[in-house]
Amino acid sequence: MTVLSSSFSSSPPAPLAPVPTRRQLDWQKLGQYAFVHFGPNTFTGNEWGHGTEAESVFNPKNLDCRQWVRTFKKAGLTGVMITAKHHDGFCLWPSQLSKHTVAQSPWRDGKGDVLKDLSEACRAEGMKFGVYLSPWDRNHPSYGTPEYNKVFEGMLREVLTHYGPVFEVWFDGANGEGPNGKKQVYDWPGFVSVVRQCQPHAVIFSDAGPDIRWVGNEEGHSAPTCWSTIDRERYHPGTPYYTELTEGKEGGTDWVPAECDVSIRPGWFYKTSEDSKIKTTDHLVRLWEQSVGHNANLILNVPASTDGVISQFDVDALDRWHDELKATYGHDLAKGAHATADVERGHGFEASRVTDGRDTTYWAAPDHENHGVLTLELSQPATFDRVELREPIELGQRIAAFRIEVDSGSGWTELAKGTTVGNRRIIPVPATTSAKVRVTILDSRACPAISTFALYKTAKP
Ligand code: FUL
Repeated sequence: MTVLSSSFSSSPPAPLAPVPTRRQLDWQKLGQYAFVHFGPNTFTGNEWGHGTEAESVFNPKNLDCRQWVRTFKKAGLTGVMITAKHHDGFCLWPSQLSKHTVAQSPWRDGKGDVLKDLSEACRAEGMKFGVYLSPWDRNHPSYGTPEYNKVFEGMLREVLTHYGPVFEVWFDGANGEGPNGKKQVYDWPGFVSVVRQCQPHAVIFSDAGPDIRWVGNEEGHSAPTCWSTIDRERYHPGTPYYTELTEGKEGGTDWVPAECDVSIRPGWFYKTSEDSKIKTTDHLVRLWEQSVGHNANLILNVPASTDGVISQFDVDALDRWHDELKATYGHDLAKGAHATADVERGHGFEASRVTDGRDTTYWAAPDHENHGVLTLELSQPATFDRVELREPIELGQRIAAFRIEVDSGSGWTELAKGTTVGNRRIIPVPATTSAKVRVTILDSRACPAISTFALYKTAKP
């Protein structure tokens, strides 16, 4: 009777709490998406508008959201987040709750609606649509009073009910003074509950989540050690402890993964003077490796111009970036390679799962193990300088330390050592030619599981 057991699947490892919710899992798969800062600042050259700008400054005569969305899609971005309302309070949609909106501007005779154009373009191109709303409002007369919280909730309802599915709601942590010199005490639980009611599948971003956390810098990278867990209770939007958000906390009480925000230009809003200051392809590739490849998502700001389009300078930069990422990461040298492990959980979780090119399958160690060695044998030697590991994060984040080694004929040589893996970990290693590579899990918070072990060669070292 004992032989029978081998023909059945073994049971999967028990998840290690906290684990991601469905909406967090779906969000994590998006990888990289666009941010578009757009509004009166585009026309005045400000980064932070004062809230006193005349509505007449906003007039993007050739607004073409379809061009934005096509540009982003072609560059491998999966969605677009728009500054529906920045700190200056100007609403890119005709809000009934403000007199500082597109409806008071000369653009399309006050009949335009940027959110409508953009959400329709996203739907047509199969891209996600997200909204940034700054609670800080330097224009609204009720700012600084309890009434403003109701106004802001009403604005949220407007943007979350009129434009179809929203994948993410971005709450800026900045909290300055309003037109009457007063600061606002924000009703965060109220804001969150409106989002949950109107868009239950949307993730909510802020310094402190609840779903997605700021990574603690605006340079677009996380860190080689990056836990998707934090003690959420310790933080609030505008937290003084924001530098802790970069690495997160091993064993933190809540699953709140990091998102890395950065602009392709020095500023967030478009300025012709910055057309020559767009980040280089190398810089953008590095940022992608250090965000998506460091267990986070990347939100890359590409501002729309005064004309209402993405400038050719940015279009070209995005194309070059995408070409280079494709040239490297479009070709996994380990795909289909023979994989073995020193410890096996059993049927359904064999080592071969790490090179089958699928994210849904994984190798796992037996319950009592917190170590494991996975060895790849390629059919012929290959030259690589990037190693990628992935964990099946629906089981929680488990791996805490690992080592990569190569056998070039005379025994194993260490190429790199690391800590966390998470959703996706890309590890730069010296360019190496070999047919045998292995990863040793040195420490794991529960029996380790790996869904992908991949090798790449950068197009440009
Ligand atoms: C910050 C804002 O103050 C910047 O203007 C920008 O919108 C950035 C994404 O977030 O907190």
